Amino acid sequence: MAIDYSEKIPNNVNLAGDRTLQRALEHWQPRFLDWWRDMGPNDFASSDVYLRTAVGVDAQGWASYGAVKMPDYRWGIFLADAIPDRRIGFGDSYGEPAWQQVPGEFRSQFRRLIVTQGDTEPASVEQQHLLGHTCPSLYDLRNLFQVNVEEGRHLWAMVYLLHAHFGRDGREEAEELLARHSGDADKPRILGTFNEPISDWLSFFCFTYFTDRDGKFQLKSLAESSFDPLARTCRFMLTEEAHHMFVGETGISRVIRRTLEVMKQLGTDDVQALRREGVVDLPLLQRYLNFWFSSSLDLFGSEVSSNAASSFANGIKGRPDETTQYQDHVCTDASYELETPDGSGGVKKETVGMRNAMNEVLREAYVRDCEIGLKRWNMLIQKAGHEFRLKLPSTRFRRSIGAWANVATDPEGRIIARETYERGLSDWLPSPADRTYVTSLMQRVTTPGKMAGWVAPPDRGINNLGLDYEYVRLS
Ligand code: BYC
Ligand code: FE
Ligand code: FE
Repeated sequence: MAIDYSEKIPNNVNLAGDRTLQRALEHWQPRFLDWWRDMGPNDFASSDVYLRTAVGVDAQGWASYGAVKMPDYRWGIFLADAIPDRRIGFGDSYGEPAWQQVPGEFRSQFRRLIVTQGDTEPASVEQQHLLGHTCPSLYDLRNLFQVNVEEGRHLWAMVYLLHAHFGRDGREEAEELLARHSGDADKPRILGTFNEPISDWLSFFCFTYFTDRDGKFQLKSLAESSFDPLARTCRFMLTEEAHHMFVGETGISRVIRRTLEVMKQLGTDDVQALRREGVVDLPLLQRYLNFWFSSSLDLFGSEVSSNAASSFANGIKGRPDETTQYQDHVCTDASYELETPDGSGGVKKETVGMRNAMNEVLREAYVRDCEIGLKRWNMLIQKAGHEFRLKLPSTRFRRSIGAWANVATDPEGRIIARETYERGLSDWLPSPADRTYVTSLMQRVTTPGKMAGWVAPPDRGINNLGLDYEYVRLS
């Protein structure tokens, strides 16, 4: 179905055919806009931003590009095309027809997951709300805003499901999604990472690389859901998600390229010398990677989880690429082996039912995906003739959720004394001095085509436009 942009809320779900739902969402719309004005990139409300907007859900040509003032962005509700006769792909109801409505017995479980997913979207906009002031280029500024408006649309995607399928409870949850705020002492966002400040662009690139990638994996597993409207919503969200991770991967690549350039000019990798030149030394980048990777690992939940088992059993949340990547879609007999701390400084092997290990299965797939970027970045470093290599810390390192929560380990995953850990953290995570230094680099650059000194230009502009295109017309 084509998207109708003449409506107040652009959509391809035939909103006009359900007046009650339409009215309820039109009632929520001004609340969303108020939230955007208060918590979003509000200081740029009158700037023209070269944004893409979804105009269809076909793989080809789903987006159009043009200058838009962000408050006028057409946030809409789009489901990917239905798959005719879609069947449930996993769990106890494997092979039965997919559901168009939420079965009563799974209602609260679905609601909880949709609310958790929905909560992350506005949270990220809140986290990034001041970054525009320190943009390294207009190209980057535009990418930030593109990510922001699309996270706003992802909130719409979840709010649509809450309104359409969860009655009064759903409408109340939709209000709460605008009432919790990132980092708020009284009403924080639900998941840990979404309460961490993102106050510099190095954090933004790490967040879009590591945390948006959690989004990719969670959306992929929700795209397998038996509840067809949820599956279709998530499938379309994934189309947008690719760009967010692109921003992270290329952002970090550009930081590295710039640093390597200066290392070559100076003929040294001396940290102080590099900092005098205003670039990000590689050990500093490693500490940022350690921080955001370990925080994002917690987003997968506990290694052994009865929540995850029942989500899988009930057909609520599958594994990414469930159909193509796995043979056994029921997993009642399969088991999974994992290593957990034994409580006295050692590690023990544990065998658990596969269904209970679904969070860990997902986390493993995520870690493999994270490795791809590291390989590319290390290739750049190697080609420049340096020994230094970036690496992902162990999944045991600095965890707050799951079997390894509050177990003191080093980045290699060896269990160490608590005080060694506390002391080590200043080498393993960004120190206050690191953060002060990174903050000092964050000087805004707004001349078209110009880049801040700590980041190399990207390989190409957006949508075949030149790098010196005025991607944001500030006013
Ligand atoms: N922080 O059995 P457990 C994205 C809670 S990112 C705080 O271990 P479960 C995006 C958990 O809620 C994708 N609390 O875990 C990215 C539970 O609490 P309750 C977001 C946490 O339930 C960038 C308790 O611990 N989508 O889209 O199997 C920009 C024990 O739970 C954390 C989703 O997350 C944490 N890190 O799995 C914008 C998908 N981890 O209920 C957007 C939906 C766990 O006992 N959510 N807890 O009070 C889920 O699938 C699951 O809720 C989780 C947790 C995977 C998050
Ligand atoms: Fe999102
Ligand atoms: Fe995203």
